[in-house]
Amino acid sequence: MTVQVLFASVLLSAVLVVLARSDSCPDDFTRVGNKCYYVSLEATNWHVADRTCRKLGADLMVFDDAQDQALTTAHLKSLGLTFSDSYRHSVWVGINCLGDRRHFSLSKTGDEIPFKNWVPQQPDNASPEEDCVAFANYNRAYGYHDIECDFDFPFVCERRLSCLCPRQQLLKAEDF
Ligand SMILES: [Ca+2]
Repeated sequence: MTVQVLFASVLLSAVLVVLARSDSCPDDFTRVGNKCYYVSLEATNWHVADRTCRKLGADLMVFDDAQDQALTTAHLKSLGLTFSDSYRHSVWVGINCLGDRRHFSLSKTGDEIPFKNWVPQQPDNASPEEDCVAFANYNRAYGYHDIECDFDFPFVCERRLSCLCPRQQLLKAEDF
């Protein structure tokens, strides 16, 4: 009996340790919703942003849905990003059409964009080398727009939490 109780305690401790580890974000990352974010306010081109995220074991962010976008936008505003109505106040995201001209997909996998929230009149390939995608408050809406990859913008890297965290632990939009 004692051995069984001991075994159960050890097993429970191990589970708790695993949960505690998977529930937290790495240094330099901040938890927002069910993701860990690293925000660089230093502007770079898309390729440097993408490479920087990979070096951190992360990827350029992509929104899952409208709630993810709202939570993340609130977090970015709290860090000082203004998102005034202009493409000039963009952040890079993990979407481009470099592998397939004019068909935008996730840069990491080539998969379809989960939440296609383009701002009005975008993508328009106005330049006409607008092969990368950024997020902005642009054309009177928050969403994605296509733009040349060599523009310099701040960027956001994301890592996913892998745990089944209780819903009440997740940050809500009103927390910001
Ligand atoms: Ca455009």
